[in-house]
Formats: sequence, C-alpha cells, structure tokens
Amino acid sequence: MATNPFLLAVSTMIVLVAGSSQSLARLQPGKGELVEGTTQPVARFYAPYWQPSDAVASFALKKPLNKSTELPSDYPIKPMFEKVDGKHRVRIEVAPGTSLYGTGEVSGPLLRNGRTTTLWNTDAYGYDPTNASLYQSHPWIFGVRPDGTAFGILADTTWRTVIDLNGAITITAEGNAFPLYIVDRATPQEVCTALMELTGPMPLPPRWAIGYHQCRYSYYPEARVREIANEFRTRRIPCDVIWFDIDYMDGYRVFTFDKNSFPDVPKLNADLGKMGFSNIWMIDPGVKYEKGYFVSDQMVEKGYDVKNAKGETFVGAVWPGNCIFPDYTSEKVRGWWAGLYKDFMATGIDGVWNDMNEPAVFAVASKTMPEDNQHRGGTYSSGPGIQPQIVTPGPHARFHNVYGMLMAQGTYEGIMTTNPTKRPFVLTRAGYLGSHRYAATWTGDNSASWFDLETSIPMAINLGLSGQPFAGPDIGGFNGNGPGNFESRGKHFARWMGVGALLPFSRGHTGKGNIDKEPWAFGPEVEKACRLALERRYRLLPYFYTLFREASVKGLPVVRPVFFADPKDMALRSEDDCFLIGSDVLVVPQLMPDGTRTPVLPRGVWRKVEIVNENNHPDLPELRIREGAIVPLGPIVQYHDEKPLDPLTLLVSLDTRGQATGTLYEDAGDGFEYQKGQYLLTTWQAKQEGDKVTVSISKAEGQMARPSRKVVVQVLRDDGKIAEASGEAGQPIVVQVR
Ligand code: MIG
Repeated sequence: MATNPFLLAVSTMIVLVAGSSQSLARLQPGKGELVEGTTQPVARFYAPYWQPSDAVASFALKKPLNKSTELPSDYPIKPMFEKVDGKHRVRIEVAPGTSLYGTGEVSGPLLRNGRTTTLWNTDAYGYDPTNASLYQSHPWIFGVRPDGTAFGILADTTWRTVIDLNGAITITAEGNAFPLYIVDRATPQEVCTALMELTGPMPLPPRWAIGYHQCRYSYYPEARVREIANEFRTRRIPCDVIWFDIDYMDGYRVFTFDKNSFPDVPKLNADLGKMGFSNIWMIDPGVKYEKGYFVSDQMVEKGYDVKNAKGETFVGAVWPGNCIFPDYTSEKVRGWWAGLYKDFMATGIDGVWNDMNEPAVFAVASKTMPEDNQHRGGTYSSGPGIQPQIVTPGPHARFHNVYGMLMAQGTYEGIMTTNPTKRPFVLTRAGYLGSHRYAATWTGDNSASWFDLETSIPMAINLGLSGQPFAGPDIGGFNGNGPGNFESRGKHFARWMGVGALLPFSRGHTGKGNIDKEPWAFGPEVEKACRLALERRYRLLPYFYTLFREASVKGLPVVRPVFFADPKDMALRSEDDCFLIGSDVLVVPQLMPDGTRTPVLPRGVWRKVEIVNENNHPDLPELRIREGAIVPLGPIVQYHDEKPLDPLTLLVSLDTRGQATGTLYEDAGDGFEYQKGQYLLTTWQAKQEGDKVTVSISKAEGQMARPSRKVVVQVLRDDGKIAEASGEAGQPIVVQVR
C-alpha cells in the first residue's frame, strides 16, 4: 500500500512526547506475574491500583488462567499504567524499528505504526471515514522487532478501547481496570501460537466452507436461486455455496420463510445439494416485536430481551420495524437461541450467517443500542468442558463489543446440537477477540473501489494476526457498482476475484439495487478471468485445507504477511499487496488500475508457476512457490467433493541443496471422526541426485487408509519449464529433471 509509515510514526511521536509529558509523569509500573498452563511464559500485568472488584469474566481467554510464579525481574517488556479521566491507560514503549500489526479488523495499510483504532463494534457501511471503528474489536497488538523477535499484547477488556500506536503502544479503556497479557517470543509464528493458547483454537471448518461462495443481497425468489446455481454448473465455474440474504424471510422475521418466494425450502436445499451446492441462510439479532410471532412471544414471556436503563424492554428499529434484542450475556438466553435453530436447520440448512450483530440499530445517531441498556449476565464458558465464569450484570457499554460474538456462539452451539455429526459453519459480522472459536468473518460493507480491493488484503492478514484466520472481503465490493464504466468495472471485478479467490473466506457479494456481480456478469473476458481464478482456488484446495487444519492446531493464519518468510528483513515489513498462503505460496497481485507497482518480495528463489494450464491471465495475481517447498494440488473440480483427490499433484520447488518438503492433511471433510484418528497427515520429501529427483513419503500420521490414486510430481525447473512423472500413492516417484 502506498504510505510511508516511518515518517508518520516519527512525526506523531514528537507531538505525542511534547504533548503528554504531564501524564507520563503519573505512569507507574504494573504488577506482573507469569500465568500457568502455557507452553512458553505468558506474563500478566495489573495496574498498581487494581482491586479484586475490578475482576470480571474474560470473554477473550479460552479459560481463566491462574498465576504460576512471580515475574522474572529482567522481564523485557514493562507496561506503565495510569488512570486518566476515569479511564485506564497502559503505555508500552517500543524500540525504534519495531513494526506493529494486529488490532483486528482495520482498513488501510498492514503496518499499524502511527495509527489509532477505536474498538467499538460499528455498522460501518462503506467504512464510514468519519468513524475509526469497524465491525469487530480485537484488543490485541502484534509487534515485530528489527531482529525478527516478536511480541503480542492482549488487553483483556470488552469496554470501548482506544489503541494508539503513535510512537509507543497506548491502550486506553473505559470501565473497570483490566489485566494485560504479554507474550514475548523468538518469532512472529510463535506469537500466533501463543495467541491460540490464550484464546483457544479455531475449530476445523467443514471442507465445503473453504470453497467459493456466491452471495448477493438478495437472491430471491427461488427461481433466481436455481438460475444462479445452473449458471455456475453450465458455465463450469467452480462454486460450493449459495447464500440467502434477508429477503428470504417473512417480513424480515428471523426463523421464518417467505412462502411466496420460497414455497418449499427443504426441496430447494435438497435440489441444490444434488448439484453439489451447500446453502447458508441469514439470521439477525433484531427480533420483530410483535404479538403472535413465536420468537418475540417466547422472548417476552421468558424475559430474555435486553432492557433499557429503567429495566423495561428495549425497543429499537431494524429491518422488520420495531425489534427486541436477545440478551446473549446469559447462558440461558444463548441456550434458548441455540434451540431456535433446531426446526430451522431441519429444512436442510447447512450454515448460518449472523449479520447486524454489533448490534446495529436504525434511526439513532449511535447506530446501536444505548450504552446504559442493561444486560442480565449469568455465566460464560467458551466451550464444552470449560469451567464457566460468573458474568455479573452490567451496562451495554461493557457488553457491546462481545454482543456479536455471544450471538455467534449461541448460533454455533445450536447448529452443533441440531446436527452433532457435522461441523457447524457460522459467519458473523460483529466479532471480538475469540470469536474465531465460533465463526468465520467477512469484512462487512466495503465499497466497489480500487482502494477497498487493495485494503482487503491487509484486512484479512491483520485479522489472521489477531487470531481470526477465516476471513475475507465481499469480492467485488458491497457498496456501489464499481469504478467508471462497464468495462473498467469488469476489470476491477476480475482483479478482485483474482485476489479474493486466494483469501481464506472467498465469497462474492453485492448490495441491493447494484448491477449483477456474478462471475459472468461482465461478459466473456471477465468470466474467463473469474473461472481461472476459481479454478486456481480449487486446485489449491488440498493445500488450503491443510492450512486450515494447521490454523486449528497451531494458530497460524492461513494467509500471512510476506515478512513471515523472513522476519529480519525490514524491507518486507510494510509490503501488503503481496501475501503468503501458508508459508509456501507467494501471491503477487497487480492492484493498480493502470500501471504497475514494484512489490517487495522475500529473498531467496520463489519460482513462478501457473497452475491451471494456461499462461497467466493479466488480471490475476502471479503465483510463486518457495524454494524447498512441495505444494499439494488437486484436479480442477466444480465443488470441493465433486471427485476424489485424484490425481494428487505434488508441485516441487527445490532448494539449493536439491531438497524440498511439504505436507497434506486429509480427512472426511466433515464430521468429527478425524478427532478419533480418522485422518491422514502426509509429509513428502524430495531429493535430487544427479539429474533425478525422488519424491517419497517421509512421515505419515493418522489412521485413515491411504486412498489409492495417481500421484503426479511436477518439479519446477529454473528455465521455467516443468519436469513431470507420476506413480502410485505411497510409492516413491522419480522425475528426470534434465
Ligand atoms: O443493513 O442483509 O453487511 O452483507 O447483504 C444491511 C442485508 C444489512 C448488511 C450486511 C450485508 C447484507 C445486508 N446487511
């Protein structure tokens, strides 16, 4: 992205130091300790004035952590605390040259030095530039020092929090004093794993959910949905999922269907299923306040609604008109909400989309409910088997940032209870540090602009660095039709599809009233680019799935900043047009509408490759493979399980020693048998001797039988050509490379 963060950081640092000398004088060191239960030390600090009455349930942590020992006196990071105007401030100095990332869902460049983010979940249509908040809140900063060592800072608070990265790290939160967790590690990768240890892992998603998704606001009636599904299949454009936005509902009442547009939902879902499509349907938190409507009646009868400051039912306007809002801070309310999914899912629904859960409220300047609304609290457990914590009642200001996550958790648990042998899929718009435990996310209502195409890459990367690996933008942009005329809009769309097809959550979507944005909507040239982009994703699906599994066990993001390839190389720290898929595939997109920008690539040999058997399309990113890597590829399929993974292609890029290694994770693609050992994790190694390269299995784990299949080995040669040989699964394969 075009920006000079160093200048920005330096100039704002001077202003800050000059302007805040008074408050600096009051800063005091925190009380530090190490906590139990992590593989490497995690420090916890409290403000010197912290009192037990400040303690509240943690929604970020997977579970509360006990103290293990005193903090070593030489602990290198020394947060300083102060109370300013009733707010809690902590300041952490950072050494010059430290690069700062994270802070969750943020628009703009990857590098966050010099930036300020306000954590306050907001319905930020078009990324409203007058408001520094988007839909999610991640009180988490990810730092990388010049020597490549890294640290992470977690402010365990749900209140409105301002993270100011001008010069130092300054975190200012309303409400009660909060504990601060710090991890200090040798590499950025280890910081990711530490964050997972603190906040819990992302569950492995169903394999269909990592395919391409097609959405719009809204596909209806049913005939239009069938038409879209047929177009994908007849045009041979790969797609796994069709989405149902709010217009499927009866008068926007959640858990109902409009009988005119969708007379037979079970049949529609079943027919789509026969064509290889999964389906996802939207559920919002705002429940139409109406006697006789079962969701409203149940909520009123049980008293499960959020109350206003006077203790009365809070009523706010959203799509259905006057609405009441479930108080998800109570486990009873989450349980009731979960139960609503039983009949809903019984119509053959595969996944659920939770929108508007900041919560968004119409016709009020704050765009949400009053901060003095009252939540009942109860208990909170992040998942099965985790000891529940007490959640004391409190104002909306305290629960605002977790409202969406708690809704998604109720949804996740409802789907899980309804279909216990399937992996739930939930997409949530609002989120908080920890919402990866229940849901994937997308970056909300972006615009069909060049800027938002560009920013969609660092947004997904920073979400990954903030513990949410399963994220992506509305491909094509939600707001507006795109830049310029039909032709330039088509180019913009093709470019965005090229990038979006390589991000973890890959879904095309557009707003109501906009022109069509399906892959074929801009004519044959754009259609061709989109098909190639999606064929690439499906060839890469075995690799993506392997990475999702890695994310679920190690906390490593699916897409990563290029500096992960070489954390000591300062030149890579602000590169955010290019990105890595895992550690082995480098994506070099062309994002400028005209002309080119020279990206900063990691050192070493990254061999260019074209994986769909054509010359690279000018609108699609260049793909490069790291030297020393073996990347598993599948055949082009129209949906994830259209055919078995046969042949399996192993794409080999040898290092200077003539070696390479790579891994593939396979399982049933859904369900939980993999947790009982029904999976296969295979590592191959390649070794060159003379003019022959031998690829063989060096390690295999799991009890799933190795499928008998053809294995194709392709070795990328330095002249750009490919040397190829094939053989049987499990057997060594020898390729003549010269
Ligand atoms: O006020 O459900 O971000 O993806 O299409 C708009 C309609 C409500 C906002 C979501 C968008 C969705 C739209 N929703």
